[in-house]
Amino acid sequence: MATYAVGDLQGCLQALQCLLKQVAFDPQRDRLWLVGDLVNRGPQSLETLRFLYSIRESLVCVLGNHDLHLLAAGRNIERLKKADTLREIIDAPDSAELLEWVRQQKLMHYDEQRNLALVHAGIPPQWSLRKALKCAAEVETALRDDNLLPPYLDGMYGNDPAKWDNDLKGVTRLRVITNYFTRMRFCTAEGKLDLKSKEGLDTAPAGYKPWFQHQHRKTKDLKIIFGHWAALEGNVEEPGISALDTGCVWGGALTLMNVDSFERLSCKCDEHGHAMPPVASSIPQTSPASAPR
Ligand SMILES: [Mn+2]
Repeated sequence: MATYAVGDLQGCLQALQCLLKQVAFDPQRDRLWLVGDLVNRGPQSLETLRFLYSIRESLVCVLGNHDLHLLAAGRNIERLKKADTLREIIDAPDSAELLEWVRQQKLMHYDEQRNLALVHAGIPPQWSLRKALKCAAEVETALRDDNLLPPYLDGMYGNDPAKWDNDLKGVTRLRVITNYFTRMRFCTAEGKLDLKSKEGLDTAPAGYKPWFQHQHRKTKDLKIIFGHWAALEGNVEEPGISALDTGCVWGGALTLMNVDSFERLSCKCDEHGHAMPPVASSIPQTSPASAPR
């Protein structure tokens, strides 16, 4: 039995199939962890979701901003924007079943044995593991509750407030938690978010750093796998931190990593997110577990 994590799929089913084939993935035996952003922008969002649903017993999945946007658009189609490719899911005959599965997924997965967490964007520096799990659970509860879900999805959009406060209440509180787990890239040491900068590490606004680079980050003893930030191209030097979004939907590659050995494989994609012939990864294999601290 092997456990793999895979980066942001965004509807790039061919690339996923190419990687699963390379590792001879067997849903009866192996496990696949998904960092979220399963759908949107790429060529096969509906087919990707159907495939994942078919192997759901073998998956661990955390939700990304695009998955939450799908849930919101599923309730209010006017939320769809020009660049979204989610309509085929919402109009599908099995839409209700697929969206129901999506809303049962988590914002954060923690594997105690491996001391390893899986999140879409990250964990803010001021939160401990315990705090992060508690906050993730608040959103997960809202997602699964028929009464809490509509106000949550209506109120989840927006960049404010930019910083966590224990006294935040209601949908505002859930919005900040959601922004940390699903949209964060740069923040201050106190966790104040900048949600506008999307480029590489050297593009941090003054006073901000990538969330994982803060010196007093409270999850430094935890291994963390995340996606969301394609501009990193999978390269993060921070011990214990693995970035898996290598931008398959933007003409980059889809990356799969064995969560125990940290070995990586990639499938290169063209500019439409279609898989190109399999090649070994050019991304250096890193072993965060044994990296010096
Ligand atoms: Mn994302």
